[in-house]
Amino acid sequence: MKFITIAAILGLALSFSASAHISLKQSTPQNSAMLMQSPEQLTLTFSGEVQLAKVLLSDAANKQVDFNFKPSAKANSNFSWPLPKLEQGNYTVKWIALGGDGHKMSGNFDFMLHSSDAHSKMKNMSAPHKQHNH
Ligand SMILES: [Cu+2]
Repeated sequence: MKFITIAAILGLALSFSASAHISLKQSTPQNSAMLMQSPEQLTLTFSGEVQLAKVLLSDAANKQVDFNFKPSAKANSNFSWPLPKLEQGNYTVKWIALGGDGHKMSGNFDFMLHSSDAHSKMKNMSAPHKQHNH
């Protein structure tokens, strides 16, 4: 009796935390990444299965890059799309996803693309560069 109660409480706690704490675990490019060449793929990895409702890739002028995103019909934890060749600049990825319980979550991250040439000419490292230790 005691065992069953503890197991039930544990089970409840586990399932609750699993649905409540799904988050973006990893992405390519990574958040704050600084790239020397256009990334070939956009990859999102979540800590649990989600259905992606929206993923927007936009440049610094807020212009969207079309990469053939389609909302996911099936829940998954790993998503990936080939990207067109990107120009130098700053990019933001915004995503909206639904967890298994219909819980809506969203987030965003940034990355920067610049040429090795521009990089070597950079005298004053801007704040985003400092974060990358170079
Ligand atoms: Cu740099």
